Amino acid sequence: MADRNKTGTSEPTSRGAGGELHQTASQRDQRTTTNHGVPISDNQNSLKGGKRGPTLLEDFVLREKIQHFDHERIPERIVHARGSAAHGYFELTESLADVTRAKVLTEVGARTEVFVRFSTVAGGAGSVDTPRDVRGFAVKFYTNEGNWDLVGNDIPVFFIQDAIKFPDLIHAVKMEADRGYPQAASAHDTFWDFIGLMPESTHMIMWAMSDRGLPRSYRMIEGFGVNTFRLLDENDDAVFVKFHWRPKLGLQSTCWDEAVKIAGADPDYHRRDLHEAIAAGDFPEWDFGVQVLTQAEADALPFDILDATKLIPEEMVPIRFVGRMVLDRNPDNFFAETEQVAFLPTNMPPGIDVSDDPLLQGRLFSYQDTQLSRLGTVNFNQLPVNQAKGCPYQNFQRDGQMQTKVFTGRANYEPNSLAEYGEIGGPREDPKGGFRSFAAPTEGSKVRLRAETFADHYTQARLFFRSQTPIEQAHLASAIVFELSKVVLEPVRLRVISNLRNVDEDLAKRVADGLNMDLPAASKADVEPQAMDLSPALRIIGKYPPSLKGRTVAILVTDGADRTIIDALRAAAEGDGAAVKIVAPKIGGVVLKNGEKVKADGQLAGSPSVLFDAVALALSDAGCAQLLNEAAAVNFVSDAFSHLKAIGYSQEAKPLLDKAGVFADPGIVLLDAKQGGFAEHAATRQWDREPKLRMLA
Ligand code: HDE
Repeated sequence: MADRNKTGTSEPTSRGAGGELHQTASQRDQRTTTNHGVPISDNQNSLKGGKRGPTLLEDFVLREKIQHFDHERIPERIVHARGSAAHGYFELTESLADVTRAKVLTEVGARTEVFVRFSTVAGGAGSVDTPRDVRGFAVKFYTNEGNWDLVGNDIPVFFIQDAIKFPDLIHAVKMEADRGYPQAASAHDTFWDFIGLMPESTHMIMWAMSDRGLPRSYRMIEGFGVNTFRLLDENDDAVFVKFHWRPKLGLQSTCWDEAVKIAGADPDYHRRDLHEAIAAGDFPEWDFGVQVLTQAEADALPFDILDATKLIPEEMVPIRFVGRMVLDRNPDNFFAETEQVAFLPTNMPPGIDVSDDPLLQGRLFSYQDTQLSRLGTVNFNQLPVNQAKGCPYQNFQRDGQMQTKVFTGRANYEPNSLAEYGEIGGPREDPKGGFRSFAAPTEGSKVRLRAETFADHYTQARLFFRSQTPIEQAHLASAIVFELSKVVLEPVRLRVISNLRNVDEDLAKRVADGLNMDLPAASKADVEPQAMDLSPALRIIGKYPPSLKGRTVAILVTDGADRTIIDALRAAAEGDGAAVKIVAPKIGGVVLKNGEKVKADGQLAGSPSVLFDAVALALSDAGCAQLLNEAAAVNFVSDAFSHLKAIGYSQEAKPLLDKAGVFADPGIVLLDAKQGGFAEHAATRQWDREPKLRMLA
């Protein structure tokens, strides 16, 4: 018989506090049974009337197995369907007791268990990891005062201001309704039609078209709560707050051409990267920060903090870093955890509260609602990954589909006096310690209006664009050109460019040139964009650490390669925190010059250079001569070059560099005894190379 846990559910396998597996008697016994525990004698053959006769309806073993299989799938998330997750912990390093009574933000040193799910937004559950898209960054904190779900994105603003436009936005970006494509791509008519007609989306478009839309790894994205929340202190006095996550590995992106090729070479690129890093003990980590401001400070800002298309530049309100999060354990089961996890922005412990942001207000309804169609029952909170773990949960909500609790006693209503007569009375409300909403004054007529403080759609779009470095601006402009080139309806392209003229004339002109179209008149802006001080914090360049930590370097080897070069490279790369992979023409490996056999981690054709952050070529003369006739080898080098990666090479590999069209620059490093500083160059992209090999807008 299966063990019973505290909630009375049968739980054949569970984890102890230290993560050790508890196995039940039946598991030790290892017998296959039906779902109702009947041991199965034959799991290979169905029950037939005669050796070659028909299968019998009586075969409940077969029927149960097939029927369960038939119902294995549940509806995928309407957005953020494709995701990858991990367990970990949050540790508070500085108390926020001056502004909140939420214990998770006041008990310094305390560790709170978390489950984090990263995701793309537009694609289905089986789509690829590297399209241009926003990334979801959803954190479930299992606090001692109930779950806190900080359901954020890797971009701090959003496309729309009011929740009522969300279904339109998502319909527009997903596969077009009649044709069912494109999958996981915003480069199509309906998306840009909606965007052109919704100038409020312009700021978000700047972010999505920047290299932020193409992250190198989930371990290297920032996270933002996006909406403005409140923190409440012991007296229920409130401040506004914006939440931030900053990756310890720095912020890093791929090149567009690289992202496209990764999609073919490894559709699970980000999922694999996260899983493998954690499995190898290389735990990703983020700093946690808050921007806190009072009502008066908020009122003094030149934009409305209830408008989710605006950010608060950190040069205006600095981020206070008060904690860190470490992801140190992979899920045991993708479906039970990553798929069934249900995030709710309404999950907040006492001391945290919402603001009147109309986008957030809509979200407060949507997530609970969507779980009902996705997970099928109001009891989805009882699934292990969703259960409050830091504290009990108890109330008088009862029954419903898939109820796993076996309640005792008669008390299923409140008030009741049963405890006075020796029976179980059940839980009671806690006026002092319980969740209280901020007593925000609410007055006014019921209206369906957009506040005039939401009307400026271009100031911050301009701020973002102008704050970028020239190469980042060129990528952004090129991305819009790429996307609009996939748009068939010409008026849709023109409308977008008309809006861009309000952001920056130069940007609009570059996009029009890139499409070979005449510059249309500027659209009429409701509010003329205002000047703001530039915000270097909005760049990616500069947030890329001078280290190979968390990166992967590939060494392409052939028979006859020199062991000393491989060893020195390995030492330099690993010494700087990188993982090293040996790539060879055949998976069985190669025989080095000294006669030693080296196994390969990847076969050349299946391990293109897009999968690595930098590459090195340790070839012999004969090996190089062979590779000159191998397209995969030439592409390996030419792709690494055009994706602005460092390439280290042994002297013998020079003909391959030449064939791949590589020209000298500081990132092309001859592997001499000192490795020519290869690791140092490998830690960054060779930005200066790009204008020499790509026509950017
Ligand atoms: Fe979501 N969003 N969203 N969203 N969202 C969902 O909930 C919704 C928005 C975000 O890994 C859904 O459980 C509305 C902003 C993440 O499981 C759904 C609006 C931000 C995830 C939903 C928004 C997000 C979701 C679909 C506009 C950044 C994935 C499945 C008012 C702060 C969570 C689900 C996971 C998922 C609704 C806008 C983040 C349908 C109505 C802004 C990270 O409920």
